[in-house]
Amino acid sequence: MTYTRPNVWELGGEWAEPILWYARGVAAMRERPLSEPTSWRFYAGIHGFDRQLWRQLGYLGASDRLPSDALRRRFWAQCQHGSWNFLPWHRGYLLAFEQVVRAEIVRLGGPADWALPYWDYFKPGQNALPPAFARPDWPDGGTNPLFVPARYGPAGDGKVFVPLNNVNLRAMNERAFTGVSNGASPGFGGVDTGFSHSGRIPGALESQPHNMVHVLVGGDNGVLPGVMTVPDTAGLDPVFWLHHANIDRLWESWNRATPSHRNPTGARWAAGPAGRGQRAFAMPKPDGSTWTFTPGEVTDLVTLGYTYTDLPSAIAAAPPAEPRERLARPEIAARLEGARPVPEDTHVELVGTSPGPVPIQGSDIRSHVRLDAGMRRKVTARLAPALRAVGSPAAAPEQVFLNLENIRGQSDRAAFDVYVGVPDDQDPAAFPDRLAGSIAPFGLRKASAPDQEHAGQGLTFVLEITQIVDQLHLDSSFDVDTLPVRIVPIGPVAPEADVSVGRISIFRSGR
Ligand SMILES: [Cu+2]
Repeated sequence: MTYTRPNVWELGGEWAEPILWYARGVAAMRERPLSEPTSWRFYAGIHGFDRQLWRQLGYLGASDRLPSDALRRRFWAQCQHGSWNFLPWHRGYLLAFEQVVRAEIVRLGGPADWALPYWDYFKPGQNALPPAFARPDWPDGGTNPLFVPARYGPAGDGKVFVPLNNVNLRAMNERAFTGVSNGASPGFGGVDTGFSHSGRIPGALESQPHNMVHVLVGGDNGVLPGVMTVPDTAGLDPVFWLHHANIDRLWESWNRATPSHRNPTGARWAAGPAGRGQRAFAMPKPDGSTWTFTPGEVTDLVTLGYTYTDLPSAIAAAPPAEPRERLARPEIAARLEGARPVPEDTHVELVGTSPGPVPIQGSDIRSHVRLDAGMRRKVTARLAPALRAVGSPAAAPEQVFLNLENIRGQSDRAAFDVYVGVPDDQDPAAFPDRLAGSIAPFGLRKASAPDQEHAGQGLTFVLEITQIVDQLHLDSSFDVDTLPVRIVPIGPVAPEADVSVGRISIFRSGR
């Protein structure tokens, strides 16, 4: 049997059968005690667990018994972030969860072919929270199991939607699954890591739209973060699973766009952390047994027996307006088609850095990157007519990346727009073509804690700015000693949250 995951906005009504059955399945899981592996809260604990936040948000009471140490060691705090394990781990997590919900649905007399709906917030008219999640009541009476009060939305006022100007599908243009952690692209799927519960550098799809949707849907109320805002609570929100079904769908769509969009095939990725002697990916099954899986075992939807109602092979970011000069270059045209694998001879060089850490205080942060003169000439030289002809298949495409390194802070709600090349006395909103990207450091508080996996190094985000730099060069604004970088918080960042960027840097990659 093939299970088909449907679009939640196109089920044929607010409480159409598939969503009504989802709510019933969730309600049944919620009735089970926390200590049982197929309970609602146990499954959320597989993603992450924070005793204090769970208490504060009302998910852990005085009478609750935590699962045994053995169960927690095997299953809890497993989610993979900042890693090439992000996509395969979450795929397995979804499959296992869907099986548990389906078992409950079947037990209650529901359809045996039920599958998890997905939320495609990019589709016109579908960026609002689906209505079945938004109201406290439901057809079966009592409290709607899909409703979560601690879901505050982008403005913190309880109006929950995904603001389309803060999300994008640029990740779909990434050429390679695996990225690098030396300043150039972290890839579509992320960088090579072992078991990575709170990673450092998210891959392109993880960063955007994944992180952004978490933080904007969850938001905060000024005191506490929303359930979706923090990795250690996100799995407690029933809409988490529909968001991740969409991310999973985007992964498959990227795979189908061109034959060169391959998942890694080597054993280093396929065997996962377990292949390196680390913790295995393990999920509780409805019958009480354990399903252990590796990334290599979840690369193919057909083998896994499911699909999506809408699975276009070419979901693509609308290519941003480019200077004509770039479009004329064959390697750029190829890049837009996403057809070129990353050449092996690519190397990465530092072009410039900020003079020091950049504190995120206020509503508009002005910073700058000091450019090394020699490197700056190297970056701009590639636009010279003589080099334009070099676009032979062997030539590595030159790219320029802005890095926001080691972001740290005590807020999980932080999100920013980042602009490059906007003069300090100008309003960045007047320069939409200089928006390098929007970032949301999902899991920031934990990544900043000195006793965690990466000793509090925080999170690093990489934004490609090749096109902006080209445009600046054509406008003669790149031939300067320093390049302005503007950080505009999306929603206020409290000063006591002490959010800062450790260093802003620019790297080039090419031959
Ligand atoms: Cu997530």
